[in-house]
This record gives sequence, C-alpha cells and structure tokens, in this order.
Amino acid sequence: MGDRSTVKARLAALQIELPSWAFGNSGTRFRVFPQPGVPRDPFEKLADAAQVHRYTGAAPTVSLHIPWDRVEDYGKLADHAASLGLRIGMINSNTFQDEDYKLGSVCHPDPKVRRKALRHLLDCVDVMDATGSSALKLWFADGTNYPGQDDIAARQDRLFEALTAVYERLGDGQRMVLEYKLFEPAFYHTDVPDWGTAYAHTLKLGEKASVVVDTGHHAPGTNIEFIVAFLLRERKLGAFDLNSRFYADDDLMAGAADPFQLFRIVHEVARGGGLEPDANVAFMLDQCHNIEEKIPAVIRSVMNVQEAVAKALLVDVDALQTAQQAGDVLGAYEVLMDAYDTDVRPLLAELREEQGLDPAPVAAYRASGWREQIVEQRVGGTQAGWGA
Ligand code: PSV
Ligand code: MN
Repeated sequence: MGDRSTVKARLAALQIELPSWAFGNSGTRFRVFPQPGVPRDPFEKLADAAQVHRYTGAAPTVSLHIPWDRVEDYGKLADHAASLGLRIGMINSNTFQDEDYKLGSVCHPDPKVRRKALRHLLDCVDVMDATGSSALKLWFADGTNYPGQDDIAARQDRLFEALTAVYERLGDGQRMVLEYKLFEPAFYHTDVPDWGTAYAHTLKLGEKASVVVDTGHHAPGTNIEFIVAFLLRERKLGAFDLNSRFYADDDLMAGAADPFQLFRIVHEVARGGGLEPDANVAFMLDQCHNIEEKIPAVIRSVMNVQEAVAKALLVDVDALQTAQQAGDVLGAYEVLMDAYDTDVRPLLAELREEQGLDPAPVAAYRASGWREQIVEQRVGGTQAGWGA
C-alpha cells in the first residue's frame, strides 16, 4: 500500500480532461432543457471549465468538439484558455451531424462523401496545430440499420483508408485515438463496434494510434476492466471517455451509476502503469448534464474519479500479489475490498488544503457567486448546445 504522502503526491499529479460540450445545453432525442447562464460560445465554455479547475485543481485541459467549438481564430481560443490557466486537450471530430452522412461518413459507399469526411478529419488536425492540442479523438457514427444495406467488409476497407490518411498527416508529438461504440445511431451493425476492431485498426496504423474506452459504449455486463488491462498491456490504451450508464450510452456523471466498477477499472489502470505520465493515457469525461446543474455536476464527476483513483492507489499491491500467488481467493478479494471500502474523502480534503484549495469544491463553487454572475450576464445570443 502506498503511504499517505505518496498516494497524495500521485493524486496531485492526476489530471482529468473536461469536455467543452458538458457545459452546453443537452438532452435526449425527446427534449433539450435549456439552463440559465449556459455559455453562448467556446470562449464562455472555457470560462466555465476554468471554474471546475479552480475548485478541484485537477482539470487543466479541455477537449473541443469540431464544429461545435468552431471559431475564427483557434490561436485566440488557445490564448484565452491559457489566460484562464487551461490548455486545449483532445480535438474531437464530428462526422455525424451533416445531411451527407445519412449512410455514413468515412465508410459511406459514395467516394464524394468519404472525401468530405476525410477533409473534416484533416481540418481537425489543423485545429490541433493551431491550438497546441496533441491528440485527435475519432468516433464514427457509421454503420447500417438493415441486413444487406451495405457491404460490411468493404466498409472496413474504406475506414482503414481514411484512418491511414489521417495517421500520415499527424505531426511530431501528435497522436490519434479511435473510439468504439456497440450501437447507436446505427442499429444493425456499427463499423467500429468494439475494442477488438479499434485495436486491430490502430495496431496496423502504428504507435501514434491507440484506443479510447468510453465506459458507456459496451453491452450490459461487459467486463470493462479486462479490456483496460488487455489494452494497457499492449500499449494501446490511449484514453478514457468517462461517464456512467444504467442502460445504454446514458452519459451520466462518472462513478454515479457504479462506483465499484469505476474503482475496478482504475485499479487495472494503476496495476498496468497507466497512471504514469509516460503511459499517455488521457482521463477525459464525456458527459452531458441534461437535468442537473452543469458546473457543479462536472466538479462532482472530477471528485468521483479522484475518489476511485485514491482507492485504487490504496490497494496493498504486495499483499494482493502474495494472496494471488498463494491461490488465496478470499484473501485477494479482501485486499481489494479493504481499499474500496476506505473512506478517501478526508485524504482528498487534506490534499486540497495542502494545494491551497477549499476542501469542499462544490460548496466553494456555490459560495463563489459564479452561477449568479453568468445567469445575469449571459443574456441574449444563442446558448451553446448540441449541434452548436
Ligand atoms: C459518441 O456517443 C460519443 O461518446 C463520442 O465520444 C462523441 O464525440 C461524443 O459522444 C459526443 O457527445
Ligand atoms: Mn465518447
């Protein structure tokens, strides 16, 4: 077990990336519920993200989604981030909200549509150049709804062709991560449905390509920690999109639905060296706050991830190994549960105080008056939301 100060030092180094879209209006396909004070542009989204970093000290990077975060001058956006103590994180591509993509984007049967989609992906690398972002995150909504609709294998060829072109465009110090998702919006087959498909493609591409595990993108009951352990071992775990789910891709707050699952995942990350800075595993949130207040929900999510990591760092690795070697099934389980059952909130509060932060981030945010200020100031204009 790491001693208290080692655990705190490792927690202090943990950085959780925020999605710009968590701060905009969102909803289900039934209704988007607007909230007062929601940002009207990417600059205001960064200002809200800065609040999360201010009260947690753990969220210095923000992931952008293009075109939702399209601006005239990306250098100016990066400067704005820097003035708020933030950096631009991953650039997320979006090839799922254009009329042309009804039958897919990079896997579309029409080469014209494929070229348009590829152009967008390459434009996203330009945004990386302009903002100093080091990673491109690719998720494709491509797939089919009916058997026979298109040639599944040919679509894999088209996918790989586009991925190769993007890979070749990456500059020094840039990488790409490929996200998989079981289903939705396609319902019969999806072109990157699982980690195996993402792994196979990124393996062929080379070491600048790896896999994103979005915790909400699996069939119920999937052992996500196994996937994490496997990918880490192969040095192909590039990033997490953290969120939680009860049913499908619910995008609820990380750690809310199943804190034990989050702990088990993070335990495998820690075990496999994924918390080390050179492992290059990004911990991103990918969440939407449809009915709850957004900024405190993001703060709470960061805290949930910190708690899971703290517990994982408290696992007595030597005792665990001894029990495993001895075939002591119950002993090994007990070591894991001892860590999971530890109340790590006092440890994290102590760490925050040492960092000059308030020990209770949500309460500190609420007392700051930021919410009242944005509700009063952000009037007029169009609030950011899905598709904007
Ligand atoms: C797809 O469901 C996804 O998880 C991808 O990461 C997208 O970029 C993101 O959601 C958009 O919210
Ligand atoms: Mn995602």
